[in-house]
Amino acid sequence: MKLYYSPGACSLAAHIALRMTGAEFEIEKVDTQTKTTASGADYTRINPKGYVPALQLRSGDVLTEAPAVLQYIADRNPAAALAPAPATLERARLQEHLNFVSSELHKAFKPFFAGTPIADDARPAAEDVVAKRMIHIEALLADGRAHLVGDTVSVADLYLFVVANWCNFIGIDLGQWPNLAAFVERMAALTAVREAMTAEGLIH
Ligand SMILES: N[C@@H](CCC(=O)N[C@@H](CS)C(=O)NCC(=O)O)C(=O)O
Repeated sequence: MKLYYSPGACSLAAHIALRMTGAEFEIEKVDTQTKTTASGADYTRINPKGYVPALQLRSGDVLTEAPAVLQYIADRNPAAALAPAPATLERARLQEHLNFVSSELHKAFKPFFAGTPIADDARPAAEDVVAKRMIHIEALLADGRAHLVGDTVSVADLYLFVVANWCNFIGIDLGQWPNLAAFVERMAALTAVREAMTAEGLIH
């Protein structure tokens, strides 16, 4: 199994999940600007959509879209308990959170990763969009829960961690959402998170 990733991108969630399962996997870096992999392959032939993550299975099949990739990793490795059982309310909740992170939160960061630094006059409006989504997460975590779903880390936590942690790279103060800031800090301390971030060259 091979995960195509870009350092610190949303693919980091799948990378952490793979490490948490103990499964054998490889990673290959993708330059998402030139659409070339580290070994020189044309990435658009692997994932015609041109973005990461893409998970290439032993069969040769390629799975894309973060929520699908994350749930596949969780379901193929049930001992890691990264997702509630299918067809339960808890599983539907997990999907609810994965979809929220994907279609609402992740997308809110788009103006900050458009290739060129965001213009000063565009920044306040873009930050407002992020804040609107973060407030929802902050309210969820206000009931004292350590995880989005259940009592253990799920793939929704991993995806939320990766996206929320982008604030630390683009100068948005996570401290304005104290529950979320504490969540990010807890997740950042997990061994698999540190290992994946080190492997991607984000921390040393
Ligand atoms: N809908 C996709 C979005 C993936 C995505 O936005 N990936 C970003 C990194 S976080 C990327 O590769 N961007 C480069 C590009 O779009 O060319 C998913 O959920 O996997």
